[in-house]
Amino acid sequence: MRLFLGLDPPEALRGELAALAIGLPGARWVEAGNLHLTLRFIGEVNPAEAEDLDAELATLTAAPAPVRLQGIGTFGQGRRMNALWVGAEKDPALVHLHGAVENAVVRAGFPKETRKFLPHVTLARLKNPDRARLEGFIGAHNARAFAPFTADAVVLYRSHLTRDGAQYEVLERYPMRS
Ligand code: 3AM
Repeated sequence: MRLFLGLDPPEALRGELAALAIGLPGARWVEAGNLHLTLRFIGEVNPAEAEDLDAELATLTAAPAPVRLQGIGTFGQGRRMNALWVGAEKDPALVHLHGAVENAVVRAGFPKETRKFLPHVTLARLKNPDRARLEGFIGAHNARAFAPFTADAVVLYRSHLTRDGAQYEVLERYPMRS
């Protein structure tokens, strides 16, 4: 199965984010129920690896972290632009939480993540987006601050790749404790 670890924004905030999903040709919007902030992509694992991961995550110690979403960004350049997201402030507690999760994943036997942590919630996958509309979208929402929330659990998601895009299933929640 294909796994990743993340944070799930409260339902009301997911609703607000999902309400941004208008007027952008070339965007395939993430459904409200699938919106998340990825802490660590794991990938395909076998049952034994999943068990090792679960055992390490169960011992996770980190304080609850504030998550403040603000600022619209994209991944990929030009015609390769492939994702539209809202960024999260790099609060020290969130950075610490990310580090604790990374350590647990490495202790479970997975390779270290080499890419730097850029906390974000992906709003849409992009395919040849209309540039003017995209700039309009960014201009309209870039300065907007969403209601902050406290991440008090790390969520283990299973990703189901379907013809209609990925669907994410919550397998486990690991509550924060310091
Ligand atoms: O949080 P977002 O939606 O930006 O892009 C994938 C998604 O990120 C990312 O993991 C999240 C859940 O699928 N992802 C998918 N494959 C990946 C890979 N091979 C990956 N991240 C890193 N390496």
